[in-house]
Amino acid sequence: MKVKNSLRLLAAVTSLAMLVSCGESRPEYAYDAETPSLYEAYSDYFHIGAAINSWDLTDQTSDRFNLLVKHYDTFVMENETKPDQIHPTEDTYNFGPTDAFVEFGEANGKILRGHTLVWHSQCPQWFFEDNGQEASADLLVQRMKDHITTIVSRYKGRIDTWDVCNEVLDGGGMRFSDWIKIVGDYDGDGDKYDFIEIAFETAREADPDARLIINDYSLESDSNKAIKMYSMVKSMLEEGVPVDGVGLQMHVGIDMDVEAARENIKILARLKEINPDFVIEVTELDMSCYSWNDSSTEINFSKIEDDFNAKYVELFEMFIDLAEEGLLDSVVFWGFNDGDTWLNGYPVEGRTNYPFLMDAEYRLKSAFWEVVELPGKKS
Ligand code: 9MR
Repeated sequence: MKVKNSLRLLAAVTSLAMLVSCGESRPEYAYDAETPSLYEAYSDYFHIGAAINSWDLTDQTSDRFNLLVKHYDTFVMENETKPDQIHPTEDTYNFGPTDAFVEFGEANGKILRGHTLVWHSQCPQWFFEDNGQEASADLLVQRMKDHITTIVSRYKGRIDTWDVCNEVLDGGGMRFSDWIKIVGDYDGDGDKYDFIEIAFETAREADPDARLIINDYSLESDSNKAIKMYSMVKSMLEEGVPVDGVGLQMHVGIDMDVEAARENIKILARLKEINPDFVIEVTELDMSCYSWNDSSTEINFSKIEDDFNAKYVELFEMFIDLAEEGLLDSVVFWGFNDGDTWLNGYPVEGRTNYPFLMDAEYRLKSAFWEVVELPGKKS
């Protein structure tokens, strides 16, 4: 009896020691060779991506570069494929950064997204003007077609997915932008979103195999907006407009309601009833550490770390469920480390935020471990 007890004790002490030593031997940095790859951990469920900038690709021997290749299988440029950067004047295209991005993607076997062809923001004013006057609908449509055809054809078969139109809705319905104002009901069929239809048709012609996405924010939190998106895309699909999926940006906060998000995503997923191949993607994920009504600039991360981790786990559990139901196949973060995020300074000037799974020095946060180990716990 005594011997048995001592053996039990020995076994318990040994496994505790193993656990402790396991804990201690966990790698510290995202680029460490022993660190498990985030995208590989999720390979049974969905792709995992990150938004990057051209300077991330300049030193291909850096830790930063290595961790990108290691943890993500999908990439998008945060700004450099937007209209104002890639097409600053009517006769000038600045393809350099996107060319380098595509070369990087091909050399490393990555899936590439293009963000974004048509947007009310970061779109140069020349699109909408003609000799100091407002451009006509015909001229604007022609310019939009040229813009889309030139860019999508250049990267045909190389950029896999395009955010064809970005943020065409606002809280109340169609966003009133120069696109709506000038192009309006171009074909006289009674709806005002003809610029969207023409954009998708043009992109499809330029690359018949690219996945064409309509991308927007707050679709997961605002059920009215999700319903508006559903209705608009439904009409377009019924008219044969080639929309392949909806992109949910998902700039979420630590106080987000994951169950409400699940319901809103299910509204959009009903578009599969019209096109069984219709997809939902998460395109710009980050999680602000601040509650929506907090206006402070600094937060003690260790104080909210448990909540942050729990929310990330809840979110990724939902993503896994959606993937298992065939409703989600891609989750892209809008950045990758806490030092480089549009949320530093937004929406409160001078604010520091900590929205990702690794800190500014690429140290793995505890949320990384919770998220990367989740698929293993599920299976
Ligand atoms: O992260 C981008 C930031 O660097 C730019 O200054 C900003 C300009 O509008 O755009 C940010 O990216 C946005 C994306 O293109 C569309 N969805 C919201 C993103 C965050 O603002």
